[in-house]
Amino acid sequence: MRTTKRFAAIAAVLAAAVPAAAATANANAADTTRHLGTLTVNTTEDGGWGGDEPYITVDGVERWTAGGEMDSPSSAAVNIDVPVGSTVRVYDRDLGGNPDPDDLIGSFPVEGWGIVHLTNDGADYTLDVQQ
Ligand SMILES: [Ca+2]
Ligand SMILES: [Ca+2]
Ligand SMILES: [Ca+2]
Repeated sequence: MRTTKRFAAIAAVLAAAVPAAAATANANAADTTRHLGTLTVNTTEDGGWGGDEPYITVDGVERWTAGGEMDSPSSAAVNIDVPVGSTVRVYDRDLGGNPDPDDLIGSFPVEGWGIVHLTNDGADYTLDVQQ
């Protein structure tokens, strides 16, 4: 959100000075990033072990964690901007390898926008990717 506001502030400054440049800046911002909105856990991977502990990596770097258990159904605000062309992976963390290592619920390349379904290991998550 901060990044979005910063782009808006820069665009506003450019619009006052050079309208043509402002239009270009807006187009570039829209084309090079997407916004991850809400993660919804429809079905957990952990099943009888309680809620899942989802986290998200972007090009292998952890960028977001639920910070606790998410039962099904439940939703959490992710609200991070990710570069077009990067790879998003959504995992369920299994602390201490219990009952086994972290589970990849799904991954996708960042391109367009819409609702992404992530359904590995019998889990069912959705993540909305915004323009
Ligand atoms: Ca698990
Ligand atoms: Ca877990
Ligand atoms: Ca596991």
